[in-house]
Amino acid sequence: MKIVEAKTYLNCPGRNFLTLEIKTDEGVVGIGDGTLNGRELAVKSYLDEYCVPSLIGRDPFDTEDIWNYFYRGAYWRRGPVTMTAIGAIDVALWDIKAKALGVPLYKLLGGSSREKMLVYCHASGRDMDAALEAVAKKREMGYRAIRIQSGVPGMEGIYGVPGQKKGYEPANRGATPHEESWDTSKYLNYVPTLFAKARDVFGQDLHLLHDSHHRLTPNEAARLGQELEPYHLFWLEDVVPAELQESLRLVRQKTTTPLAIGEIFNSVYDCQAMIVEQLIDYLRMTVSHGGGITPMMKIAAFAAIYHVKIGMHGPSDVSPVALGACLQVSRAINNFGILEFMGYTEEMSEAFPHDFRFEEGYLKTPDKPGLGVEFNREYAEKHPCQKAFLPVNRLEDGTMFHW
Ligand code: KDG
Ligand code: MG
Repeated sequence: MKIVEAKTYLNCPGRNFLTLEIKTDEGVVGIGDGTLNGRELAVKSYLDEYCVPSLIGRDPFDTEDIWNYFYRGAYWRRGPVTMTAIGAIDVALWDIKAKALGVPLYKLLGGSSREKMLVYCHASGRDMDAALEAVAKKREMGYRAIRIQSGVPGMEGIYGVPGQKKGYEPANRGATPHEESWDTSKYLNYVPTLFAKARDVFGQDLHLLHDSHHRLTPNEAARLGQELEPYHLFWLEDVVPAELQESLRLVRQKTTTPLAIGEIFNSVYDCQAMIVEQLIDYLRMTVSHGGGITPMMKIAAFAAIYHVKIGMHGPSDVSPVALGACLQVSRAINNFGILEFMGYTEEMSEAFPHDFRFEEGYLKTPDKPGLGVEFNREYAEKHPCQKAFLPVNRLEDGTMFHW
């Protein structure tokens, strides 16, 4: 079997998604997701200009060699743009392999380690009451694990809480990024009261999660972790900006609240120290941004040695194609922890028809061969890309801060 064509499609069925379609001489077609929120055009250009020509004529079954060609073969290696582009290629090739063999993809990754994957969804509100109301709704829908984000008294907009828009979507359309503002002390004083109330209302059985979105110092993170201990979170996410892996040491020594990190990581070299030193409980790296299925299976096996579980990033800017790949990997690996899942709008589902079955808090892989997700190109092409940016963040005195 030979690759005869590879093309990228950048469309906006509700939000921007970059899709790579690879065709073979035997008529088998595979798809991969190259969406990098707010930087879609950079990945598209990396694929179109620097990868696609080298794919033509190759055997799509050679995933290991093709992955190494694009990773090891590139002098300028790693980084989110490069790794997302490689991830799109790798997922499309695994999709082709599984379709050609007529099996769901997980069967080629070690087979089934479980029949259903525990997922968590988002519940957010502009204040505590609204956030708890959102939790109640999600619990009624059957979710057993819910991430709570709430507006903080005295602070304008905050990560994870939609402003005027209806649903969750951190990226704003326009020519430049939108600005948010931040006050750590208001946040730290408020969050423990939110979780105290949530436990009062919902009891002990519901799994509760929270995302600090890279905004604390190690010492502040330790304080938050300690103060949340009585409320037994499933995890506390991205407490520190993790380019400094050692910063997790102090947090880990001071708190037993489970720590999750890594949605912006794109290779094992972003997290090898925190895995080996057992500084985290869950790795959030996701298939599309982490270079694809080929490296993700190796990282999962490496993490398993150190008792680190995999809880991949899967908000709605991770397309159904990428989430399908996360589901297949999650089904196959032993050290699966949980998967983020928010569901998709009708528009998104029309562009990417899929059959992820949600039942009582768990998600099942589709029964079809391959990823089990399709690309409705005709529909997607009716919705051209609309430039959008993730926000930037400043402290109240104007200092640039982490978003
Ligand atoms: O594109 C950025 C979002 O995907 C990110 O902010 C979502 O932190 C996030 C999460 O945990 O889902
Ligand atoms: Mg996050």
